Amino acid sequence: MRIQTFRAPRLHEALAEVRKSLGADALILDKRRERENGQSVWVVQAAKDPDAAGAPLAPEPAPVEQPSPKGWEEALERIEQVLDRLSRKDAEAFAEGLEGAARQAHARLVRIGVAPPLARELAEDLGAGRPLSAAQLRWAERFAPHKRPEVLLMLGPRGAGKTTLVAKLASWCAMRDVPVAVASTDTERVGGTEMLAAYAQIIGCPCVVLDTPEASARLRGKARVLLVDSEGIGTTEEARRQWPIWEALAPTRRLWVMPATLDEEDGMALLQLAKHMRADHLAITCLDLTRRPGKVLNWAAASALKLSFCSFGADVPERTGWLAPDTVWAALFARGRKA
Ligand SMILES: Nc1nc2c(ncn2[C@@H]2O[C@H](COP(=O)(O)OP(=O)(O)OP(=O)(O)O)[C@@H](O)[C@H]2O)c(=O)[nH]1
Ligand SMILES: [Mg+2]
Repeated sequence: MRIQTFRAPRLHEALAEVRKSLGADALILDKRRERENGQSVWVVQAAKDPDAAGAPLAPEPAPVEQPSPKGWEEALERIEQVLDRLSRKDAEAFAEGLEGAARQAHARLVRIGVAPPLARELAEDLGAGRPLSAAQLRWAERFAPHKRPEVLLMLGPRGAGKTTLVAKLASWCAMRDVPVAVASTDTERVGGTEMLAAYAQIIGCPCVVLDTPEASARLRGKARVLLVDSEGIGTTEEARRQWPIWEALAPTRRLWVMPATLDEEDGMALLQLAKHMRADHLAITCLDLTRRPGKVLNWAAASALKLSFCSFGADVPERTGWLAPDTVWAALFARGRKA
């Protein structure tokens, strides 16, 4: 077994190096903090796991016969067990050096789905009851329509909660006497604009159908706050029709609306699409329906989108909030409370 030594200022960086060089099965033999040139560094010694090397996670398929569905199920089960063990190993490694309340906070964050390295960054703040200050997270500037006009474009997958969020924000504006209009580029589907039009009628604000770039251009500068709903997309191809209509709006913010109920990996894949769509904000919905809201922070850290609005219930006008450093704990741990 060849032992290798890795050094980095932070433990998770050293562990990431280990995984990069030796793979996910690497055996961590020792971890310690040392001082080098007056700086604190983590020194990790690791080696390739001789048992894991080459050990197949799934049974070898027979040369001629296709593996039976039962065989595949067993293989998947084994893969799940290995992944589970690895993630637990990871979580423990990332809690190294944390004590007392910070250690408990780390475990709590991991339990609700925050990735262990990110949980490490957050644990001390949570343990000490401070608002979180993880460097990996970005926060949107607060919505202040009385100071400057806004054109908010809601983008995202089908059924994400875009229309509901538009309705919630429109009623938020109306209740504060901020002149607001809603618009929709969801004009091709049967009934695409009906729900929004119904909300607009209740709220008492104009509702505009945007089916061409010219219609968008005509609307520019006309509303103090313009909230634009769109048709859900799953690929760049599906966005082709609406794209020029969105561009002609010159949105001040492009919110990628994503439900917290989505599987974490599927969410990560969708965030690639968010980047293609030039989204700059992340608006999370359905926070009331997930048992692992921590994945939201993983999405925010991975995408570098700014955290902004959230929604934690289907009721309009309530159950909406702003994911800021001082409110994110409440949103993550006390679901259903107003953020
Ligand atoms: N529990 C819960 N339900 C929500 C939330 N936001 C939206 N919903 C519900 O989710 C469903 C879909 O919401 P919509 O606002 O229609 O989603 P959309 O993104 O506009 O959907 P498409 O236009 O079909 O792409 C509706 O039944 C909403 O009532 C939320 O935060 N929590
Ligand atoms: Mg909709």
